Amino acid sequence: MNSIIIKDLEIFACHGVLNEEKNIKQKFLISVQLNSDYWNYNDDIKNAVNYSETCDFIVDFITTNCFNLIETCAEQLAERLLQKYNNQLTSVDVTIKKPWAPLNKNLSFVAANTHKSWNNAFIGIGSNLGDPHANIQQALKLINTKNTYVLKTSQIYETTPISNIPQNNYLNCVTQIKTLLAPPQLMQFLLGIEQELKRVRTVKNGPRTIDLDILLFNNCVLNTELVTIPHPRMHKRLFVLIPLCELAPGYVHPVLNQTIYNLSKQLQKTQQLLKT
Ligand code: PH2
Ligand code: MG
Ligand code: MG
Repeated sequence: MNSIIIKDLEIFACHGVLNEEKNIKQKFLISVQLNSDYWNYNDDIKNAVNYSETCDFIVDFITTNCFNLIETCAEQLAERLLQKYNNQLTSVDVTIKKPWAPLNKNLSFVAANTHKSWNNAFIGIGSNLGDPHANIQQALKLINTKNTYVLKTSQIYETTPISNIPQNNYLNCVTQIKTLLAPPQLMQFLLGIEQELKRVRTVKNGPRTIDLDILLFNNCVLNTELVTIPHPRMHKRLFVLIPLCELAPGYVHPVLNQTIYNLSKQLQKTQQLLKT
């Protein structure tokens, strides 16, 4: 890992809960560590994060915003830095010190600290209504935003529906993304795209214009009402495992402790992708 460090950049601004803090500027000291896995700078500033530009960016962010909490300020600055340098940075650390916090106490500062990184996730995509090809392309376009980038997408496979309801064959693929969203936010984001593509939910496993499922998210194991990670049925479905195997054959399923390659090979003994 490579890092650029900016330490205690002094900026006068208005962040705080108290009225006086919102109206009278006070001193903030901003420290950031910008972490990168990228080693091919070639001694060229164009390939690197320019620390002078970064300082200007931080000053602008800190002086044009006004947050109640220094932790909000730290988190949002971290996100904005990752968005701005999305090609160069894998993670950032941000510390915001408030040395003059109106406390009537003798201390050197109060501070908020945060670490933020791009999350790695795999999304399963399926469609068998309308124009499935166009639906998948449209979904991929809508996923690509400043918070979520499509990195790599598998081939598109025609697959037999796994369902009790007779319906057309599916087109399925898997896409690898990097995202700043946490799993529940990512799920809401994907549900919004499903709605935009006119998904109507009637019966379970019924035909659909688009289905977007979070398959894997970093190495997370998570079970909430809104989202279960890894996807609880992913290992039982070749229409997930075969495209996923193109992108991440060596990825170890965090619950089953087996590689995607092995899961796929095992399931191929009993399941076909497309029954002919
Ligand atoms: N999705 C389902 C149920 N069955 N079958 C195929 N072939 N492809 C799918 O994407 C699919 C399915 C529920 O999400
Ligand atoms: Mg599904
Ligand atoms: Mg779904």
